[in-house]
Amino acid sequence: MLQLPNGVRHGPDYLNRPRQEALVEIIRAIVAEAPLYVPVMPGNGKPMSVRMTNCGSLGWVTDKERGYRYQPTHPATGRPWPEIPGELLEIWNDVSGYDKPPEACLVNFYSDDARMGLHQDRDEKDLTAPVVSISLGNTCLFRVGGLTRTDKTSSLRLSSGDVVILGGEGRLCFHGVDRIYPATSTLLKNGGRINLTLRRVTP
Ligand SMILES: O=C(O)CCC(=O)C(=O)O
Ligand SMILES: [Mn+2]
Repeated sequence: MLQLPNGVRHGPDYLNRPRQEALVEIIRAIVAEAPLYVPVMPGNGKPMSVRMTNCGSLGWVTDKERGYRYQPTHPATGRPWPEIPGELLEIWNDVSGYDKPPEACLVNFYSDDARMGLHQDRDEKDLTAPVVSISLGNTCLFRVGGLTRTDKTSSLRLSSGDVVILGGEGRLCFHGVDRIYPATSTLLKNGGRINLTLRRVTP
């Protein structure tokens, strides 16, 4: 049996198909208001392979000059991010065990050849709140390690409707997405994977 680091939880099939379909429609509406953009690495300006947008009072963004940060507006449109929909707040309330609502929901869109390197989520001022992450669409190979980059890692497949929680001792565990498995879900007509990451930013 796969042993996950303390504080890291995996809920397979947390969302049934109708709830997944409803979320895809909701995300489509969010993307219509706050278009996906290509984030770039701080310093070298290298584009990431994942496209992103956000909803919430704060959104996670990155660019060459100012690096990783949260801000209340979309970097391309300058408009405030759309609100976090009730369906996502409900999931947070059910699984986070945290009394304050999330302020940011990062929407990551992975084409079938996209990936995300091993990293920690540490741009939040409140590190006592967990990170709640939802997978939709094609299955991915998710890797999770310890509190330092060189710690041993475990790999698990995340399927459509799965939820992952990084909380407690596991809040700062290194993690990343090594690959997407094409044609493993029928949820998204054009393939790929959507990840929704809910976070509390301020104490
Ligand atoms: O796509 C995922 O499952 C993880 C996304 C992630 O780690 C992040 O956006 O910080
Ligand atoms: Mn992350």
